[in-house]
Amino acid sequence: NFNSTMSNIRRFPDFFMWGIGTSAYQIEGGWNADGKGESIWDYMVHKSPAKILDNTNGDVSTDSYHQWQRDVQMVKDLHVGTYRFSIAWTRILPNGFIHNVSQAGIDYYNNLIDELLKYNIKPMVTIYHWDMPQRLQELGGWTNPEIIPIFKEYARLVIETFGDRVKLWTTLNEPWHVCEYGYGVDYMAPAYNYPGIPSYLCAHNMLKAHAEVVHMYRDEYQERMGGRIGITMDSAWHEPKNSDSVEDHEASERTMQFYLGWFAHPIFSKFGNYPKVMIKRIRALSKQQGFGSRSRLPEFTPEEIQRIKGTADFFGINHYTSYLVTPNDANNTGNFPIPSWNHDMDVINTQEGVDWPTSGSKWLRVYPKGMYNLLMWIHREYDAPNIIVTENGVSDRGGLEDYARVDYHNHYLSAVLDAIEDGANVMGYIGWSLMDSFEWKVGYAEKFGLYHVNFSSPERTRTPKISAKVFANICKTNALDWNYRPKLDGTTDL
Ligand code: GBH
Repeated sequence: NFNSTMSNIRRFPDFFMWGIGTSAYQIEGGWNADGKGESIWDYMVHKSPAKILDNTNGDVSTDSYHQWQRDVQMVKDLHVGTYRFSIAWTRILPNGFIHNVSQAGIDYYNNLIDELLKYNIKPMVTIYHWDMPQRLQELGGWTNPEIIPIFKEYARLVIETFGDRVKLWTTLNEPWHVCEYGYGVDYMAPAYNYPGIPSYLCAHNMLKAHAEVVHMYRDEYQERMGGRIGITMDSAWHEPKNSDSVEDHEASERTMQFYLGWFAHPIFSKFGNYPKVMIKRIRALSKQQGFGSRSRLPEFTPEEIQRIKGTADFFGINHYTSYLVTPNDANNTGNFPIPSWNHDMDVINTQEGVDWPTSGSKWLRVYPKGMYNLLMWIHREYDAPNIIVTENGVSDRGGLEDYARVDYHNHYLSAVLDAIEDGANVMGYIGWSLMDSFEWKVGYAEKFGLYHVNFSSPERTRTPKISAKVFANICKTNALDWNYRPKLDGTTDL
């Protein structure tokens, strides 16, 4: 029991790891600086600016390409031990391929990593956070199996270059978003809109590419470098809409399997492969839809199942919100395109009628119990893996007095502690995000930062919000303190 006797203070285990996160496209800017190549996000925002809510883009963003020393100061002031950031593939390999390496890109990350280590902050590197090189996208991106060796070569280069100092790696950030929101529906880049087939191909290749990189690290580097490598999934908690309804419980479980199990089951389950419920449903529906005996969900060979299973030293999970789930009305097939991932899963996910607090994002309602339920689900489903919460945070529409964010982190962290007390092996928590940044489709309207960024100043001046002070206190004391609610005092140090 990690609880202190003082009721307003709750302690975390001694080993607990604290961090704060960002991703390359969201903060770096310098989109074509010093020979950087074009990613699918560069391409999309320039070709179709209207795809972003406020017609903005990440060309400059918080300018971390130039402001990285200030970023490290901020990370240090938060008292976190870990900074999670991603490497922009096209900054290192401008067209994605290994034949053309950019020294300027390598220098940038070397400087950042060395600066972090100066202050004893451990870098945690995401190898891929959504910014596929545009040239590779033109070859099909994640839907083309050629991406597997190509991704492996890029990963080898970053591991060889930075692995002497980087001891925590994740291969991929949120493959669900990459595949379903990139290929299934027109949402994230490359904004294809082809439901029901390419997202399954994407997932298949991402899982194989991930596994190849982990095997490479384990076979060739891990012993010497001594780091750990995993993957970051994302999942909402999908709660049965009516807790008394057997159908709603089934729908909730099916949603967890289609959403999180799609990627987690092949890696973390005892027998590997996709979840049974996906294999069965998609095969049956494919047949009905005239695909013959060939399921739209690709099949792994037995060798591939073994090769993918167990390829993670920890389970990274990004979590923000929850939904209520009920089966789709069978008479109402018009809800979803046929075929589609949504139709294959066939549930209604909703936040209608909940009394959960709202945030700066339509999709994000505050339900801390969902964090607890999700962690316990992962704990039970995958036989007690080591879990790192790699992202958790909340948006608002601006302002330094962000007490709603303070409440969010306190409540969600309290739920993390509840899960730890009930046996979940949660090793660490990485807040999202260090600072306000380019929030993908909604541009700069929704703010997730602990630091405010003045986007009209040339230096992109950063100022700590109240939540930065509170988060720093949590990390420093390794405890939650419900009574700690500082005020703005006009100084910029925490
Ligand atoms: C994370 O993904 C990302 O890893 C991170 O880069 C991002 O900044 C952070 O979340 C905050 O969004 O408009 O209803 O179709 C979480 C993915 C992306 C989930 C946007 C909800 C919008 C859903 N979120 N998505 S909707």
